[in-house]
Amino acid sequence: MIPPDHPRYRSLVARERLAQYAASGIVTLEGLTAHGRGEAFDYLIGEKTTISALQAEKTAAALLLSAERPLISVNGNTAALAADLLAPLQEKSGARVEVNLFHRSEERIRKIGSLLADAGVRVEEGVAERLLPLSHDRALCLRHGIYAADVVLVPLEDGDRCAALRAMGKTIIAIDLNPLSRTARTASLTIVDELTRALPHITDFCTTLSRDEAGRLAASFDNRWFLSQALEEIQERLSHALD
Ligand code: PTJ
Repeated sequence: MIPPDHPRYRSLVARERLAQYAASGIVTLEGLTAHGRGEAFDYLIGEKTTISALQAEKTAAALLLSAERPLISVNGNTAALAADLLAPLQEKSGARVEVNLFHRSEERIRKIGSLLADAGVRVEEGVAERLLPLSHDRALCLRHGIYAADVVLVPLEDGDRCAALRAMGKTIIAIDLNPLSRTARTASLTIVDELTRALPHITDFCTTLSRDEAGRLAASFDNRWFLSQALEEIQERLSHALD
């Protein structure tokens, strides 16, 4: 039982949830360590959505709305933390959803698929083929899913696949609390924010952006600017950390 008045309530609930999903095989032990790294960077950005992250979230909505075949790629951590946030985002953005795992097993694919379906997400189905230029199992994807998508939202990604998807000419939106990660630097657009804060903002922007504004935003953004803003926020916080 985590008391709601605990100063770190939100973080403790997320950890407990991940631990439970690790026990049921949805999240991997590696996924738990990835979460810890994310939490460390969240401290550095102040555990809140920064102004530049909100702008990145608006731009992400614009990219999804302007896409011909938008897709959200879901791994174990994303499903465990945000299954209930993905259904409204899918509805408002019109994106397909595909499960794609680094530590892939058919059992995990099935379990994550049913967790998402129970939360109201329509998950792409079919026979995965080795279609991405990668030597590990993230190469396996659906021909009508990730392979055919033009814009792919990849929360909590590993850098390799991000680079491979970009090399295939796709626009990649990453959500990653670490602005220095290979993913953050390789993606077309990186949202430096915590997953469960970022997704509802993207959903909201999908409902409020006009088609014109979405087109304008999608046509002109600079990922280096978003990353440099995130690093500046961190530097600013660190320089006043003990005030
Ligand atoms: O479920 P699988 O088998 O596909 O495995 C998923 C993991 C997360 C294990 C895999 O994708 C992985 O190893 O990822 P990385 O390379 O550790 O990268 C994860 C990134 O996400 C790190 O840079 C973290 O800082 C960041 N991160 C972790 N938790 C969050 C986060 N970013 C935003 N919100 C979070 N909650």
